[in-house]
Amino acid sequence: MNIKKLIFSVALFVVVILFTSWSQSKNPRMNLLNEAILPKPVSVTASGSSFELKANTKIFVDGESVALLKAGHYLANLIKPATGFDIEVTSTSKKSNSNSIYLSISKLEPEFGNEGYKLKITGKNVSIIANSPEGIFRGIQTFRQILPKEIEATTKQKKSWFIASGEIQDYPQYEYRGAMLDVARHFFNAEDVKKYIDMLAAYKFNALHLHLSDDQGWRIEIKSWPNLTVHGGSTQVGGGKGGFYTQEKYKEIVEYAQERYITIIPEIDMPGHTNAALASYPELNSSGEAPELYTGIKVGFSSLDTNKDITYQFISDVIKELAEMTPGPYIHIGGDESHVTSLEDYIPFINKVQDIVLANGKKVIGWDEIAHADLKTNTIVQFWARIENAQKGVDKKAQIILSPANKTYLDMKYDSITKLGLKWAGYVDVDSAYVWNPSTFISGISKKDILGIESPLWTETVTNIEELEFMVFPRIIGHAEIGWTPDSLRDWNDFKVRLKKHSERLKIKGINYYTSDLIFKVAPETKN
Ligand code: TNX
Repeated sequence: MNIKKLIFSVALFVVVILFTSWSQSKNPRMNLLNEAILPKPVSVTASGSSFELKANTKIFVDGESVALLKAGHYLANLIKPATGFDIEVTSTSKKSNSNSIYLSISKLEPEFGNEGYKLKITGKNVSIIANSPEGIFRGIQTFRQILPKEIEATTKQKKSWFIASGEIQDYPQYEYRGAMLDVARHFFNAEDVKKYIDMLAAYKFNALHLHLSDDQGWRIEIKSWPNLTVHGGSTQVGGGKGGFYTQEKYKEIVEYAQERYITIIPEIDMPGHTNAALASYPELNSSGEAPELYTGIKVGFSSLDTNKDITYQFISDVIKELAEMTPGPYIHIGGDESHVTSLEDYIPFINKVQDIVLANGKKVIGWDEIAHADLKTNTIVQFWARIENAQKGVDKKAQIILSPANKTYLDMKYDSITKLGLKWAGYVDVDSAYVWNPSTFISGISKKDILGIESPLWTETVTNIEELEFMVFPRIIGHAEIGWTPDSLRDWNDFKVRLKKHSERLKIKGINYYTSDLIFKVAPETKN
């Protein structure tokens, strides 16, 4: 055989082998870079093939960790309704099983922290590796977004489940990525709160702050002061029925959130925003007389008596019971809009309340006004309105949670024709909610001073879960990306395209999102 013939036959052989292996693997070629992942990961590398999730795919969990097994079952349950697959979850010490999803804890570089993960997809298997089960859980949310969108359906779909191959490396920019729900102005029951927790978990949020008391209602059972809920929880804005969480229900919410690596942060707002408490116990009032319950939406008219001993007895009892049923590290003490409390009374009040929280083993968060007081070690200032207060907080060595009303308030109208919501901080359409940068937002406050960001939903005008969804989505997804993704990777034009694609999933999930023209209006055909 001459050399030419030899080269020819070798080449032919190679071509035949390549062709047969290609035609045997029926997995389509797919590009991981085309997937719309929200929040955008730190890095994505595509490898051009795909993995097929099948009825006999298995989830393997490395070792015996209960938390990891739970994450495995969470994933199996996520996959089940739309695929109909009953995926088995088992512990193993073997690394490479084909046709499997492998979850494992292993030491990653320090920047991955508690929540970072590496997600690898090959034609044969999928692996999610992280420093902790929390990171695995965040990685599962990414995996979910690269499965076909029909995975979000609640009934069995007839289709194959291919996933683009490649590798994703990911970790958050900010430690705290929260949402707040005001259950005081309008009450939301535990089922609704759990639905909200699920929605938040999908975008890697890790905190849910519950605004549990305000002028219009007291929503958490306190056994030593039962009239708070019996009377103080009996109504809401507009005069409807109100409601409250028993301690059992509250614990159920906390546990549900914990399983999704979301910390519940309970808030008792004081000294202002306390009409419901004042109406329930006459002795808490300076006059000794209880006011009527309040069902309007004005703010700033009520205050605990900061000079009465019983006020501090009351607060100690409430914080003690709250701390006992809250595993998370924080208790939020409100402190906003205390317009009828003089600064002279306000400062010693906030100082004492911080001590009470610390004595119960928790750290304090308060709205930015608390920066007037002497901030204790670890007290966090939540900026919402006054830049000077946030700066004062940093001068006093506090870390800041950023909730600028004109960017993150989910109760602000999108535009002038939005029916729900308020507009005192301006309209907040999806672009405005997305296009800002925490580390340059307030002069003198840089990344190291910022614990993270939080998106509050005040509910003066929001009465049920459909209305909640409308005000929250899609703009909260922008906030999720601000909290998670490096600034250098964030870009409105790119975000807009991913969000539009992702909205197909919101549709399948049945989320009542706002179809902002900025994202959903079809551009008019350009003539040439
Ligand atoms: C200001 S934000 C408030 C709330 C209102 C909200 C309405 C803050 C700390 N206080 O009491 O519900 O505006 O947007």
